[in-house]
Amino acid sequence: MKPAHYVNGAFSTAGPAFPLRSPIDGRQVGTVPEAPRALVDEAVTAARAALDGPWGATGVEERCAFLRAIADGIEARFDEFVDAEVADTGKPRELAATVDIPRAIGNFRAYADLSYGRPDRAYNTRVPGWSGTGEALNYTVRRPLGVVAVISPWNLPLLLLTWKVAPALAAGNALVVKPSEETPSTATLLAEVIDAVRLPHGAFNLVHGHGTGAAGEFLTSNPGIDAIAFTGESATGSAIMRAAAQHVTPVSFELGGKNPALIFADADLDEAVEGTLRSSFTHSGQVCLCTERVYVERPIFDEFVRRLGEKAGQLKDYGPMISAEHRDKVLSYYRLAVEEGATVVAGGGAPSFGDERDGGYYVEPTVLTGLAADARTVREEVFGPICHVAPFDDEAEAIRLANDSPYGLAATVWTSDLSRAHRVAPRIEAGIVWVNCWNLRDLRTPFGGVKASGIGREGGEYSLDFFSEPVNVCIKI
Ligand code: NAD
Ligand code: 6OD
Repeated sequence: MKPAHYVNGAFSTAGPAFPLRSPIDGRQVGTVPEAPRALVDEAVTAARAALDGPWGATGVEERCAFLRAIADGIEARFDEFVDAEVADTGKPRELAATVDIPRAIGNFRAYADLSYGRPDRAYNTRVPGWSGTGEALNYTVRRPLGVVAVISPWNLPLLLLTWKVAPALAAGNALVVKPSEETPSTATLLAEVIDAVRLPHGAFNLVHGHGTGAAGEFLTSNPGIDAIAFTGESATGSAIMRAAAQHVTPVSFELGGKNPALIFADADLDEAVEGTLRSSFTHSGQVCLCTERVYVERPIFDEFVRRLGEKAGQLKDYGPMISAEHRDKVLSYYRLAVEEGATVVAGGGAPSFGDERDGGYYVEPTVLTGLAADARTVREEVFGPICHVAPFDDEAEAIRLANDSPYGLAATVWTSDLSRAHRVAPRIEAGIVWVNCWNLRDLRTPFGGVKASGIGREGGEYSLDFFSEPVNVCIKI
């Protein structure tokens, strides 16, 4: 399968090609077409025409049937999707086969379930005259936003793309989707599935390419876009906001994080260590929800650090960073941490395997201690397998440290005291707080971040609300 654009029901490789490399060994494994501006414009025009054509005339039940057919189509080609995700990201096969691809299927099924019958949610009120206007019946319906741009990152490529595509289609929008330039493959397979289920042409368009000065920017600055749903770095979010400001385009943003874990002395230590190992090192730390700041109550600090460091040092089957550039960025933080005075408890460099992986983009799972609260390594998102562990003395200090960040995406709290869990969790400035667990997901719940971690919430009704517009109809009686 070669990465291809999909615009108005036609596949193409228009535009110059750039190399696609395997993060596992650095070899070039293919090329990706870079969408020229004209193709992006064509995709936006096709999406608009779809809304004015058969796609715009579909009812929600028909759209839900499409979503279910797409889920079935991915399932029928499950292994191909897994292979493609592993090839692009280098992530362990087990992760792609148990998380990425099942969740993509789950995203379509969940939004089919949640959307079916949703127009019935339209509410109405009959009110006596107000300010002498006479009695009226008001009812409110939701209509699609129109043409939505979906821009997604490389870390969970299909999961995060479909997390927006599914609700946006369910709500009746037409889409122009741009996946990360690093991970074009599962998006192309998705386009093949969508083509096979005969979604009306133009309802889903896919363009590949880079962000700045390229396909991403061509898309976000196109005046024909009615909304932008973006997941990626906070700095990219700022750039997209500037483009969106031009046409006052609404945005839904899921951005970066520097997520804290609070480990209280009354926590089950085995579970807290295992949980933090998972939350810091899953997908080599390349999950926006990963823990990079760990705060441990002083009586168990030394024991916790010893155990976490030991287990991190024993990790073997971890995947690479996505690119040479990202590996170099992560390694530069490893060096910076030492310059800033860190003690390296585990890792701290690049591993040597003695096989083809030495040409790949691997870094060691790294545990640090000893940094000041204002160290750059403690404040900036690294997006790699790194965590810094610091002690705290009481609940108030733990909450203050957790909130001492420009970010506010997710947090974990480890305690066996139920009252403490309820007291602490709502005081953490984050969109998601997990207690005695991490990344336990119910797709109906609100998902998103505060501060530099995002704007708005997705998930369940929250996505369906973002991807549709309430229209109030007032009938004078
Ligand atoms: P990125 O911001 O570099 O790129 C994301 C997407 O935006 C890519 O498709 C890219 O081509 C595009 N893009 C870049 N510049 C653009 C521009 N000026 N205009 C339009 N599009 C542009 O992010 P990344 O490196 O792919 O992903 C890692 C980042 O994403 C991390 O910061 C991580 O925390 C964040 N992330 C957040 C969530 C969340 O749910 N909050 C989920 C996953 C990743
Ligand atoms: O689980 C999800 O729905 C979700 N959006 C996860 C994001 C992970 C970030 O890398």
